[in-house]
Amino acid sequence: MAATLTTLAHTVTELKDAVVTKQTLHQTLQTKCLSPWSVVGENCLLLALGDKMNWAAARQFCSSRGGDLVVFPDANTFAEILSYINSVNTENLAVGVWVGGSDEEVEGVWRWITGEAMPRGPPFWGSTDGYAPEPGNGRAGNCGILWQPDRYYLHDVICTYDGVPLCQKS
Ligand SMILES: [Ca+2]
Repeated sequence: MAATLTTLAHTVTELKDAVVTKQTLHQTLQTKCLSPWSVVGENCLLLALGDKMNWAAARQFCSSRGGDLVVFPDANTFAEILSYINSVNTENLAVGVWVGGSDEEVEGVWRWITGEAMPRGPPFWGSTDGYAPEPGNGRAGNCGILWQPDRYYLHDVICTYDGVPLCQKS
């Protein structure tokens, strides 16, 4: 019984520590993600909905603000990002939102700007609603974009397309 209580006390302490760590992280993020940045998950995001530009310019736009184009390693992060985009683009403007991923270096090998491999297939890339499975543009599409007309599924488009930057800093 005593041993069980001791274990329980340890668990409570660990949980408390975890909560404090999480609160501290959130406070740090709120200090970092000052307007126009928003706290999204464990990062600051900035969707510049009114600023259309090509992919390279979008990267510069983000880096001049202390970040870079967004990357998302998993479906949960992707869902958080989509929820943020929808909260900004409330009028559902038909825009393409640049992300930090391309296959410019080696055709068909999609990499994040961090060098990591990008996820493929659902739920990331579009494949429904009359669109062929994405990415589908070969050498004509080397930059990743979240395509609003296809509910922000990933599409590959020409890197000189006029998209809007989605910046991230952590
Ligand atoms: Ca390509």
